[in-house]
This record gives sequence, C-alpha cells and structure tokens, in this order.
Amino acid sequence: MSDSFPGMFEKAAEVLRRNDMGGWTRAAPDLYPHQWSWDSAFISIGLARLDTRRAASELTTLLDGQWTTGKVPHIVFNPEAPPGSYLLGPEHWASASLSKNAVGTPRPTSALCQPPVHAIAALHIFEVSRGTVDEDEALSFLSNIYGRLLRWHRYLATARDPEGSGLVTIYHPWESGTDNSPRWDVALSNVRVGEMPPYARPDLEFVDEPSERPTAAEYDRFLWLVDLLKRARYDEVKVYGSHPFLVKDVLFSAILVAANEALLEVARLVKASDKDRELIGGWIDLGHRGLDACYDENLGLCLDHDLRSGEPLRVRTIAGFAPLISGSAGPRRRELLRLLYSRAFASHDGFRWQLPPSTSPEEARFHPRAYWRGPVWPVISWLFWRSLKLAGEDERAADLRRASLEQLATGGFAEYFEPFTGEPLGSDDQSWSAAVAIDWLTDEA
Ligand code: 2M8
Repeated sequence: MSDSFPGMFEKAAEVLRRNDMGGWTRAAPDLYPHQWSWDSAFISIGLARLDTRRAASELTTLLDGQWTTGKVPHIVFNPEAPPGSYLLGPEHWASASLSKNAVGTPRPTSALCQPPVHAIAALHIFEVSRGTVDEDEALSFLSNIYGRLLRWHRYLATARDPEGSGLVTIYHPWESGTDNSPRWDVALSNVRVGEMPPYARPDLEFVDEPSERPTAAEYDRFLWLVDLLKRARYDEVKVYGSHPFLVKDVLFSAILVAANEALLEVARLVKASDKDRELIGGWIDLGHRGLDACYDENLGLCLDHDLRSGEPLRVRTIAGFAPLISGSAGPRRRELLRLLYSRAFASHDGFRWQLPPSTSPEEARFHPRAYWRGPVWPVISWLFWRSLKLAGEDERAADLRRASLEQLATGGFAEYFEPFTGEPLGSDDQSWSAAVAIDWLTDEA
C-alpha cells in the first residue's frame, strides 16, 4: 500500500462501503442514487483490490439489466431511491412497457447506454486475483460473463454502427458520459424542442451552484431527446431513421477498441472459439481505421462526427485524444502527447496539477467550473494513465498517477475538480473517484 498518502486507501474504501447497496454500488450518495453503467465498471476496478467476488457482482448485477439486443443500459434503477430523487426515474423511461427488448426484472432500466469499460474491468478483476486462492473463481466469473460482454460489443458494432465505420453512434449526450461537453453544442443546437410538461430539477439541490450542472436550455434538449426515443419505442432502426441527434462519438469508440482488446484476452482465457476471436480482432482493426479517419490535421485531434449535418464537430476537448486511449495513434502518438501536455491542455498556465481538463482552456467555450466544460475528472485521468502504462510511458504514467492522488488527497473523492484552484465540485463521495484512488494506491505496492 502507498505510504505517501496515509489513510487515503481506508477513506476511499469507506466511501465504497457507504455507497454499497448490496451487490451493486450507487454512483453517489444523493445526486446519483442508482447504478450507472460505466461508473459500475470503474467501481469494480477499485473493488477488485478489496474483494474480487464483490467486484464481480458489481458487473453481473449491472449486466442483469442487459437488453435482449445486447445493449447494457446506462442506468439500472434503485427500487429504494426516494421517488423524485433523480429527475428521470424508471417510470419516465418505461423501458419494459415500451420495448420488448428491455428486461423489467429484477430492476428496471433506462434505455440509453454508456462507454463500454466493462470488459476492461472484467479482465482487471481476473488479473488482480491471479496467483491467489480466488483465481479459479475469477476464471469461472470470466467464463460466465464472456457471452454477455460479447453480445454487448456486438450490439455496439451493429445497431450502433450500421455503416461499418468502426465508430459508435450515440443518440444522446448522456450516452457519451461527457454529458455537457461543448462537443455536443452544435449538434444540440439543431434539435428543436417541442411541447413538454414543466419539470423540477432535483440535481440542483445537491450542488453548491447551478453553474456546476447543465443549464435549463440544455436540460430541455436532453429531455426532449428522451421523449423522441420513447416515441420510437426505443426501436433502433426507427431512431436511426428519424432522430435529430446522431453523432459518431470518438471517445466512446476508442474505449470500445480498448475494451475489445480486453475482450480478446478474455476470449483467450476462457478458450472461446476461433470464430469469436476473429470477430473481435476484426472489430479492433475497424475501430483503429475509424478513429484514424476522424483525425483533423489542423487541430491535431480526433473529432466527433455529426451524422445529421455530415460535419465534424470542431472543438478541442479531451475526446480528441481518443487514439491514445485506443492505441490507434501510430506515428501521431508523439504529436498527440505533446498537445496533451501543452498549454492548450494539461500544462496550461496556472493549473494546480498537470492533469487533462475536460475541455481545452484555450477554447472560447471552456469554463473551469461547468459540467464537462473544463474541470478534471479522475476517471478520465485513470483512462489516460492506463493507456500511458500500456504504451510503456512509465514516467508520464507515474506523474499522472501522483498528481491525481494529490488532487484526491486535497479535495476528497469529489465528482470533478476545478483545474486552477483544485476545488472539488459536483457530488462528494463519488464512488468512481474513490475506486480509481484505490486502484492507484494499490498499483504502487
Ligand atoms: C453524469 O450523468 C448523469 C446522466 O447519465 C447526470 O448528469 O445526471 C455523467 O458524469 C456520467 O458520465 C456519469 O456516469 C453519471 C453518474 O456518475 O453522471
């Protein structure tokens, strides 16, 4: 265990214990009282260091909500959450009554999805257990979960990429996980909001200032997009034909490539068929090619693509470094790293720590406190750290880990951090922030 951050491991473990709902973990105590998809994957990565069996159940309870199409929903609801504690509860989504593909039991789900960190997490759980008494059990967990992960990735490769581009299409900014990023501003501005009943904003009760959460105009659009998906009864083909927000998301796609690399290793471990392995290998190659095609020479970044307008979405955000996350950068790797560590990103003048901000501080739409428009997210730092380590960039990885731990030691396990002052923002005791802290602290040991 790391000696440099005394008491931190225990505090992080305590956050996960307090947010533990019995087999699964709420994303945060008040603001996010349900099980979120990519949060759970990160949470299981931290839990693996505490209890591999409990880490495994984090993923299997999430996957109990998997749709028959293979989609893993972005929220699996907490039946005990007080009614109205989260704006769009299960009754709003009505997933099981609108779609025959949704599972209504044991817990209802939303109808969107989020970046597929799950295969990375499943492999991590196995690797942590390697050489211990839990290894056999972890291998049987991998064998059981493999088919579900394969179906999930197949869904993304087909329903979400009918073009065969290697890039995943999202229907809503919530699917990106970087909800309010300026990545979506232009595509959202083309969405015309129709008649909607008035609604309350419970999220604003749990943060200090409204500026830390999306604006009313943004929320209207978020809700309107959900309304449209409901009208299409969540039918993918209908959505693809009529939905006003259809965007190829490069960060989601890069995480899928990294997850497919992990899935390929899982396939090897569980002795899956050659056919399966070829399929996964094909998805990886296609993903690399798709990301390569999105590279913008002028900005030196990868850009999301608006399928409705046919235009790239030109804004400098953390997503632009997608090829680093997927390992697709090839000869551009040096340039991407130089930009990541330049004043346009992590080495901006006055930043408290050299950590990647969600949006470039040189962008007009940068805001250091606003949701996904500037602050630093520890889980995003973790994704970069993991990619740096895999690429053999040990020194940079060690610096990033240390800076992140200092940030968490100073501000607690907040949802996100102001990049200049290091002030913790959003929710306190965010589960995934505690989880990555645990992984970082254990990694040094
Ligand atoms: C945020 O998203 C939810 C909607 O899914 C929200 O704002 O209500 C995002 O940061 C997302 O990436 C995260 O998974 C979720 C829970 O932590 O919160």
